[in-house]
Amino acid sequence: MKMRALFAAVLAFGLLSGACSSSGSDGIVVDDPWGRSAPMAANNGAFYMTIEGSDVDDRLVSAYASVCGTTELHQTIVTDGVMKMQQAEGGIEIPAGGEAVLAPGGYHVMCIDKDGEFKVGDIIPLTLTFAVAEMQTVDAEIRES
Ligand SMILES: [Cu+2]
Repeated sequence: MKMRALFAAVLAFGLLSGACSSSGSDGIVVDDPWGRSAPMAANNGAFYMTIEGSDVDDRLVSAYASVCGTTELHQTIVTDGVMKMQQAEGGIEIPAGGEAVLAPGGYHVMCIDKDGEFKVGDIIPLTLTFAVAEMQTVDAEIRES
């Protein structure tokens, strides 16, 4: 009985580790995409996420959401104590084996001329285009800003 349990455990472990090595490191993984809640009257919204790199250097080059008139990749910079946003020239680097962090106060996807209110709990599909990896559509959840 004990022997069989051990055998089953070894088998399960073998299957698990097999699954791990085959799912590999060849793709880009987008973690925790979310957007900031914004009322109807606000023109703009913003989306954030962490993008885990693949085994080659890559870049996020554009993003698209049907509820945004225009979508830009921005970075927040502080010049002479004043915080402002500018377009991330050439996109957002995603180093091989590293990650790109899009977070409040840093890089973000800017949604300009948004259509309607972004309410807490809404799910907004966001399509991300990379320089190397295939395009991905992720569901961004709207959260308290
Ligand atoms: Cu911005």
